[in-house]
Amino acid sequence: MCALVLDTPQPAITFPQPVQRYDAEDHAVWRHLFQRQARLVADRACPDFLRGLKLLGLNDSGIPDFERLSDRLEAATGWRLACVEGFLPDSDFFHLLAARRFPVTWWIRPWAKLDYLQEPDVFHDLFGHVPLLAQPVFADYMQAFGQGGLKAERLGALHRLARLYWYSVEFGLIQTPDGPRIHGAGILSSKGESVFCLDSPAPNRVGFDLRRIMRTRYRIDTFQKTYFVIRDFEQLFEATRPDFAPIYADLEGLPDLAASDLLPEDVVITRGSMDRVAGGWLDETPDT
Ligand code: HBI
Ligand code: FE
Repeated sequence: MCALVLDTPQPAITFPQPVQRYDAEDHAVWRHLFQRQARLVADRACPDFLRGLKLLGLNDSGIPDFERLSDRLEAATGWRLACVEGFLPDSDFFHLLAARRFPVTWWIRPWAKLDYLQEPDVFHDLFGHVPLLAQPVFADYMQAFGQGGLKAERLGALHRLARLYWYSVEFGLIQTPDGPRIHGAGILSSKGESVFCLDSPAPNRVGFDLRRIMRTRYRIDTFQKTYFVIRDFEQLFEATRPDFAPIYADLEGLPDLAASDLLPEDVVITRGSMDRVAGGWLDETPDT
């Protein structure tokens, strides 16, 4: 039993990967998604993601064994996978990240839900998130994020960190000599958004700014209206160094921003046309 021993007594939220529960269809879905996304992101993902994919030996042979994959990952940056049932309560999630354990859902989506699912499955978690955990600075950022999450809970500022996670870990872009490239897991595991985030004139692309992001609402059910672009992973890690409590206090007095807003002080890399049709933002349900 790989139940994680946390610093406070917790129900076992992690368990051994139930490999016996995978059938031929599950492995076929993995093969299809891996072949499609590996080809699609070959010239769109950031170099560190592609290096991680190779270093960890992720391939299209079928759903990987979490323990063997963890051995390779641990050798690189000390992270291991934690097999979980799905989306975790924030507190469990942050505890795992603070212990350099990344929660990976064990099941995979069915053929019928190939392109949109409500919560992360093993393809989103393993293909989207895990390769960059082999990048030392990003690996440190993710642990710092977990430690920050535990503090944010106590300060009632979880929604601020959720926005930081959303606009970096899930939907972040990073500058490269060839222009912006993808580092966000939510994009890398998505067929449509892997193209849209770099090619479409509809969304804004804005330089990363921690305080600005913590004010910016987001939508969980459409492509992003604004992508934030980091210079490098050091910038992301440095952003987590200061004590966030004074930042949260400053932000209390400022209004939230809509996902499509631009501020005069924004470093605008591309100003989006906000073409609702091109962006697929047809319904105007409110951002969160
Ligand atoms: N649980 N398994 C899992 N995976 C996530 O990415 C995740 C989660 N629980 C909470 C959560 N993400 C979000 O609250 C982040 O914004 C922190
Ligand atoms: Fe995710």
